[in-house]
This record gives sequence, C-alpha cells and structure tokens, in this order.
Amino acid sequence: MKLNEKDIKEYYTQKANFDFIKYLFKDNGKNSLNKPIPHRDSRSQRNVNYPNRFKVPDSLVDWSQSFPEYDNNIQNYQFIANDVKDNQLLSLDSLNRWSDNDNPLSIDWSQRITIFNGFEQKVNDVINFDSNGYPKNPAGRTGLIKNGLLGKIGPNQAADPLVIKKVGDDFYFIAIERRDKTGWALPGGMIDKINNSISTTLKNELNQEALNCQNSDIVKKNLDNILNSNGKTIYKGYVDDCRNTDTSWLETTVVMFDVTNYPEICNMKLSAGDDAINVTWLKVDESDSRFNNFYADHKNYVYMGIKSLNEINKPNDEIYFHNESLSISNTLLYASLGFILTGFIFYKIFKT
Ligand code: RP5
Repeated sequence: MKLNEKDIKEYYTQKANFDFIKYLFKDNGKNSLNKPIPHRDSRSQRNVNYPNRFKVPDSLVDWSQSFPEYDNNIQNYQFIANDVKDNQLLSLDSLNRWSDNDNPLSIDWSQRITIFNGFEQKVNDVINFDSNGYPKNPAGRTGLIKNGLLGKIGPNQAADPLVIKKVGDDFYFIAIERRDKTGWALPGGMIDKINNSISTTLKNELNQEALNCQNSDIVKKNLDNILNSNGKTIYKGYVDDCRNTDTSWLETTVVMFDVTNYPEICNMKLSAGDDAINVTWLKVDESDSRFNNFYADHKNYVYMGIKSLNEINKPNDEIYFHNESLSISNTLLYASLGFILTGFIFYKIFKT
C-alpha cells in the first residue's frame, strides 16, 4: 500500500497535538504552541555540528511543491559526519557497527520499518524513493542530504521514557540536558544492536542518562517494576529532530510512566551520565526557557502525556457539558416532533 503525499503530510504535521495544547492552557495555546510551522527543527541550524542547509521556505517543505532551484542545488548540500564515516569502516557484523554503507541500493527495504499512522510498516510500502534510490523524508525537504549524524539511511528508530509526577496542580518529569549542546530533552536514545528493543532502550537510557548514581535496592526494584509493567505508549512516529536530512530521519516511541503514587521514585536521586550533562525533575512551565525551548517534538509528547493523565482523572465538567448538549438536542427533537404532530392534527381537523 502506497500512501500519497497529502496523507503523509496530514499525519506528520500532527495537527491534533496542537489542538490539545489549546485545550490545556489558558493562553489558548498562543505561547504553548512551540511549533506552529511543521518540520521546523529539521530545517534549522540547531545542531552546531551541521553545515549550512539549503534554505527551504515554509511553503516549499512539501515534496509536492515544485522547487527547481532546490533540485538543481541539493547535491551540493551533502553531509556525513566523521563519526558516521569512521563507523562505516567497521565490519557489518560488529556489535559496535550502527551505520549503513552509503549505498541505499544495498539495503533490503522490506526488512526496515517506519512508523506510519502509529503503526510499524515496511519502508518500501509507505515511503517514496528518489532517483538515486534514497528514501525521501516523509515530512518534506530539510536542505541537506545523506546521513548527517545519523547512522541509518531512512528511518532511525529511537525510544523516549516520559517519567512524570503530579505535585499539587503541577506536573514534573525527568529531563536531561544533552551533551551535544542542543538543549533539554527527554532521556531517550537509539534502538540499536545493544539497545535492541524499545523496553531495553527505555531502561538503559534512563539508567545511563538520568540515574547514573547509587539508589537503594528497594528504589531500583520499584523502578524496575514500574518500567516493566506501568508504561503507556503515548506516541509513535516521526520526530522533527535537528539532525534529520532529506534521506535520514528520526522516529520514536514515547512511553509514559506515571510515578505520582510512588513517593520513593519521586524522591529518588538523579544524576546525569553518558550523553547527558545535567538532569532534573523539570516543571511543565512555559516561562522556564529549558522547557520552552525543549528539544525536537519532545514538548508535545509531554503535553500528550498530561492530556492522557487528565483523561484518566477527568473532572465532571466535560461530562456535564456533554449531557447538557445532549439535553439541548433532545429538547429540540421533542419540540420538532410536537410541532409536526400538532400540524398533523390541524391538517386532519381542517380536512374533515
Ligand atoms: C530524538 O533523539 C529521539 O526522540 C531521542 O530522544 C533521541 C535519540 O538520539 P540520541 O539521544 O541517542 O542522540 O529525536
């Protein structure tokens, strides 16, 4: 099944995410709406290690828009980071090899997955390819081609844990400051030969980036129990990551762990390690620049998590509104029936 560009665009602009931001916040979303322009970070210079990208105006992100100047110049905007080139020298079966050879024709795309509409699909079923055999970024043009800093051609799968707690009316979650100087983010990581599933990636990344310290055995055991049983998948799909290119991009699975009712987890020691230089319980607060400039689409995932928690503990006002609107429609229905019946009686009386 091939999906057309319009379907893909509709899905990846994640319109629904913005609607619930409006629903959640009193500012009607004006300040919370961190990405009014889809696919913004993927066209940015947020990653300082990236060369300049070819400028792509908002209106020409979509592949369906003709952009001859882009087509004529984009081959001059190639980038493969040295880390990737070095890794490409390792043997393909080495445990430390995470990169593809720079030859898309050597890849069996029916064995690679992309997350589309929240489901895993074969890349060759839903992704379009360019004339050189490279898969085309489903969210559109980025101003750069080849791997950049990413290992895989096409989708690169990651996983992100959202460990969240409610304190009074406020929400806090575990956030890390990324070592690559791109800001604060969820403590996620790539699924690779070592982190070879979503669940091991979630556990390993959380442990390495945020819990790089001694916690008591009881805390570790409780955390393990939560990570093993209490997760809720809140998002699966494309990530607007500043490392994306036209031919390599990130996709993630975000799993939420609500630890509000586990005081020992809420109070456990956090300590940054691995790819993180800082870690904290970050408050969901737009006036905090760490949260306001949160990495990639991660802020949206936090809001999606809160929305899902609010739905579980929803106050009755929505239900009340629903009943009220139901009773209005019932009133209208009964009034119209009454009107038709009266008309019918008059008709019968006057006819006789
Ligand atoms: C993001 O990059 C994903 O959501 C995940 O958080 C992260 C994975 O990359 P590394 O942190 O391993 O660099 O797009």
